[in-house]
Amino acid sequence: MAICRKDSFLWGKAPKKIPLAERRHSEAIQNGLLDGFQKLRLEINHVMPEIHSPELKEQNKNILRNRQFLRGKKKFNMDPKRGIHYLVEHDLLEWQAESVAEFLYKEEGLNKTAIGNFLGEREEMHLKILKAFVGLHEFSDLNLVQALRQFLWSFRLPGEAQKIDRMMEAFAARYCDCNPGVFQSTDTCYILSFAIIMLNTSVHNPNVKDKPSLQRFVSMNRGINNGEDLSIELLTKLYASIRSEPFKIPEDDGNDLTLTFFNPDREGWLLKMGGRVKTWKRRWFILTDSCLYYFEYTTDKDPIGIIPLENLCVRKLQDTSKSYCLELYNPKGQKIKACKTENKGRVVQGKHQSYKLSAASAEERDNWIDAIRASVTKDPFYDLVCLRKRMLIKNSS
Ligand code: 4IP
Repeated sequence: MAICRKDSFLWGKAPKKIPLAERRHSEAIQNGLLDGFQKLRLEINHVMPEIHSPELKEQNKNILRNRQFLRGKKKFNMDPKRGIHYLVEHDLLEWQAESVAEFLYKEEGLNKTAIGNFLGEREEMHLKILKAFVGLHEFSDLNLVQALRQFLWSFRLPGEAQKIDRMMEAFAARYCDCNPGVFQSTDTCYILSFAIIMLNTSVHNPNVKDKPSLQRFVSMNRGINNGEDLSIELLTKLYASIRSEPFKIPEDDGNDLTLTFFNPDREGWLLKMGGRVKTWKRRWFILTDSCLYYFEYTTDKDPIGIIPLENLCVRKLQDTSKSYCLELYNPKGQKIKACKTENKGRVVQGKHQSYKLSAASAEERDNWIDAIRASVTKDPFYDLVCLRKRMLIKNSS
């Protein structure tokens, strides 16, 4: 508006009436220009000291890098691969096995579950990083329990069996490098490490009622040193160390190792007594994931009910109306936390104080009891160790 009027005045012409839309348009241009100048001025004010003082320039650069570094760490905790990619892309980390390993080993504030997952990946670069990471641990003159304490504290073991396998293999190789002569092969070290982790679970998990004795621990490890036995002194020392202090597992995010991998343990027909209405129903039961699922038909996709077995016990039961009964009950006498679907598909809480089941024979009943007990106390390392033992026996024979 002002521009047009002044122009007209300067040229001595009578002021021309400018349409409102045009006036608004030129006003907007003018304001935009002023804003632009203002920003430019601020930026110049901001960079001028930097031009005169290179230290300030350096300081600002550092602030920016620190910010990016923190952002990279946050990303890593949410998605480890993306986080590392971000840091490498911004020249904050070198894509070299040693540099990445050092970052994972030394950097504070990294989520240990994320570290475990990243290290367990099977791509070649990840294997190199894992090797370099394990190489940063110093295990010389430590006994196996001490070394495991150090190792298992530096990240959280992932849930996937293959990842655990790779990591424990790298651990065993490093331990044997640092302590030559203690074991006849890295497989021996690997198997004993698992036996120790299993022992730790059995001794310190309150759900495991049958605590292994030193004798059982010793006999479990018979012949694992390339066909020979390990010394009783060594096994006694390791056993005592675990008994006196459990492993410290970083970050309890619910990804409990004792509940990690499950195979369907058992399935079959059982009769089940109702919670409130005491009628017997024939149901197809599947035992997996430390849970008992029951279905109307073997082919049903959705179960009628799910009984989580955690904190439950199982026993034989004499019942006047049915033979070969077993009972699932809460040792604290509380109602069982289970869920079931009602007729209309609504999920509701179960109403059972205990679950009474009846099998077709005494043998089946006993097999169910054993399978349920084993499922509650199942150890995720069992399969891995069995495989390794078989390989070791095969190689040494
Ligand atoms: C039912 O009896 C069935 O036995 C149910 O079993 C049972 O639910 C009911 O227990 C019981 O009342 P009727 O069919 O004779 O009425 P299912 O669900 O296998 O059909 P549970 O909890 O055992 O699944 P309550 O507690 O809901 O009454």
